[in-house]
Amino acid sequence: MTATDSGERALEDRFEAVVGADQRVEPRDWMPEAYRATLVRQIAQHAHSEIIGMQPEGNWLTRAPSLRRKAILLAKAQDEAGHGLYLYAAAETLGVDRAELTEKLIDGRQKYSSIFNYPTLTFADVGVIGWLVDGAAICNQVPLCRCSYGPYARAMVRICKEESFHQRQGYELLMTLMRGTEAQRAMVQDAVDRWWWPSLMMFGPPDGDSPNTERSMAWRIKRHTNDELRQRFVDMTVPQAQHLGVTLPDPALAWNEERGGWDFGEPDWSELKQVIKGNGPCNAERVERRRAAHEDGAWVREAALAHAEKKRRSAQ
Ligand code: BYC
Repeated sequence: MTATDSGERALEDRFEAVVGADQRVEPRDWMPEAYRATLVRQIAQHAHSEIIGMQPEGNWLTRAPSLRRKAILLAKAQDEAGHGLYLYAAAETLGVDRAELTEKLIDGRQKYSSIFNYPTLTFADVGVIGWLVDGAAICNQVPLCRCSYGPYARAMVRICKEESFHQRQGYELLMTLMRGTEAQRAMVQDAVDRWWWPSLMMFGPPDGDSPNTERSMAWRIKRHTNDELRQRFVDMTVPQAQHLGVTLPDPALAWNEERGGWDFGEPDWSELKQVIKGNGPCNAERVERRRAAHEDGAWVREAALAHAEKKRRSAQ
């Protein structure tokens, strides 16, 4: 064994010990290259999802039915921009550049969550996104507050608090619609029918078809498998649906006394694959709009750089 080999082995041992003891790995710590690459992949996808996720709801900003609903929706969309920023900042601690990540998103080289490739057809969709999509996000993200990588875990704490507000505003919106007219109740049911299965797909492919889970769990990036979190979401959501008075569009949904959980049907995994590949109903539109916003914002980035340069010169 060479000196370099034993030095490398000591670093690896220390890394494994930190992860094994549930302590945090910090940006300046040594880490295996594959750990770093996995984090960049997941955090970048997560950041992109927050930013692209502003579009489906943003579609309703100018048509919100009251000032109160508009103020809530605006605050939620702004929170999502903030989440994107925390997450891009967390990714940058791993040595990647935000501008480069944005280029990869608009070139289709990096992914974002499948859920944001579905259209928002009515204002009830705003409520259902809050209830189901943010509800699923909370289930998935609360365990990430204990992720082994410090900057990601810390960013998740604040994100989860804000997601809870998002979930509550969605549920409150739906409760209001359900107390309204027959047509409003039908609008809620229609939105639930369209968003239920895509929400279950947010947790990723089934465990048997999830190439990254095992490694990510061993590194304590992920704390639960995709199927475990999906089950947790279903168990949490079914009583909320009952309270709301809507039907979840799954004939296989049944309480399993023995397990103490809800049995549910199989999502259409071929649909998830297609949406991830770029063939969902709104993929092209979402990426195109992101590209246009990036190009429209070029002058802001140039002005900020020119201003920083001017300040640097005057400080010399
Ligand atoms: N959509 O081995 P797997 C939000 C990809 S933001 C697209 O299980 P992993 C919100 C996966 O990336 C919600 N792609 O992967 C915002 C992998 O591909 P690559 C975003 C998906 O990483 C605004 C391949 O399929 N949340 O909530 O172990 C408004 C195999 O999957 C999806 C996060 O990003 C999908 N649904 O597990 C409202 C949370 N599922 O990269 C709300 C952080 C899988 O190997 N991310 N893929 O080419 C995670 O927790 C994990 O990355 C996942 C996937 C559970 C999503």
